Amino acid sequence: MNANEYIESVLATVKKRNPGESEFHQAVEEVLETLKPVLEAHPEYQAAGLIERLVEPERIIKFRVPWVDDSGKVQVNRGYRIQFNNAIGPYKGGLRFRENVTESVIKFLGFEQIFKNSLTSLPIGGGKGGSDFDPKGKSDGEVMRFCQSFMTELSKYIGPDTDVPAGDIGVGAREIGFLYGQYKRLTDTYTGVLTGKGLTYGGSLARKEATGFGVCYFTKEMLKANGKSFDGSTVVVSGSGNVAIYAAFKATEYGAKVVAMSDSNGYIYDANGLDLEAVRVLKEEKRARIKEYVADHPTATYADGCSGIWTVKCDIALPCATQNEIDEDSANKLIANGCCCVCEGANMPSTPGAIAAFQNAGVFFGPAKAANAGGVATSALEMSQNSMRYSWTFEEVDAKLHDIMVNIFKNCEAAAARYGMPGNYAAGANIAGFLKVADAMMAQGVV
Ligand code: NDP
Ligand code: 2IT
Repeated sequence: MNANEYIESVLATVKKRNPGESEFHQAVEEVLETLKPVLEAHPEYQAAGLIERLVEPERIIKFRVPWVDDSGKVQVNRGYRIQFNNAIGPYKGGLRFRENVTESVIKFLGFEQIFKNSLTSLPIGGGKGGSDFDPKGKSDGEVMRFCQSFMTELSKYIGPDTDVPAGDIGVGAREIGFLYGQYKRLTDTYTGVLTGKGLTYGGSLARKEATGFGVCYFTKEMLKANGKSFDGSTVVVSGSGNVAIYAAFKATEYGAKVVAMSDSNGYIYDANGLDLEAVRVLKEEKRARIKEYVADHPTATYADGCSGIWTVKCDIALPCATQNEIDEDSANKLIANGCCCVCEGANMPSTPGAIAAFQNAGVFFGPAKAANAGGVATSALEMSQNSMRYSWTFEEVDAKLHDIMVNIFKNCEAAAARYGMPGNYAAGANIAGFLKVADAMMAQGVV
């Protein structure tokens, strides 16, 4: 089989074996399509069944999560942990708590995590987990009881050298605290089994800021390589959660003006630039809706519906909310409005049609696996600090994060050029991430 036929046959098997899992199919297809030149240059991968193994999770854990709500009613959610690939280190990746979590969503996230984690240059494998539970609108007591029930089962499968979960959508400092407390109580160990922990119990300085800052460190390099910069630019950031908030702060520090942000209900806009500290307090501390921002910011406006944010004129777009939030139509609106750079803070926020539109229009496109790797990279730095029973200063962690993101950009740029796709950072990220994992899998035999 030539490389093309090999990829098509693996893709057909993935679709047949994982019926209806559209997000997972999308993520696999996006990676495999870019690996063709690599598979042509390395026929030994096909001979070793490497791609067939790569697309099959090593382990899928699926469990019942029963808990009691504040009214005394029993609720049942479904929990997942998918341990996708540990060729280069213990499984590592976040937990997502959101109603729309399915096995397909966790599989796509776990699959992408393999390549992202490889790109960080740190020794971490790929995994992801979560539940169809949404903390939004629940009391702290309900969230705690849910987290305790979730961890009671999850604790059997994780460990500081086995699998180290962290946060993702719906899982922030509060949830990590409850999960850690229950793990400690069940196992009577005090280890770095989770990352994103609070600073008083083993967390790393700069982990909270890391994903958003990292997105901007990557974007800055990508802009620089193309003769541009953040300075004086207009930026739109979707979402208003952990990633969005710190991406917006860093873009502003770099001289940009952030004019729009959103949540799953709608978006706010202010041509003068948003008051980011007010957004942070509203979302991070008060857990309020973004529309409340306009009450004490008279020059700002609010519009219902989150996709409308892509109609806002900007130079740089940083999608930091969720998967498939930019479709081809939204991409074309961004392009028509003169947007020259899109860098993904969220995982898989651009549909395949949107990515093609950006690339055809010559928009600089920073793919999620590379651009948002700063979060998991800093999680790996948290693991290092936990192992050493030591902690670095904010400046030390931030400097390491910065170096990691600059290197990721350079590696993506070099891999894309080496395989004949200069400027295609999405292909570069997939190839550079893949090569390290492939080499490790080849060395370790058929496992
Ligand atoms: P948060 O839960 O902190 O914030 C999520 C934000 O996205 C909220 O503003 C939320 O709005 C919005 N959102 C969620 N779902 C949707 C939806 N279906 N449509 C529109 N908006 C939505 O999560 P994070 O900031 O941590 O994660 C954001 C993205 O970044 C995700 O794709 C995640 O996988 C990715 N990521 C996160 C990392 C991390 O370290 N946290 C690391 C790398 C990637 P609302 O308030 O209405 O729920
Ligand atoms: O998508 C991601 O990389 C994350 N949610 C962070 C994972 C981690 O282990 O810090």
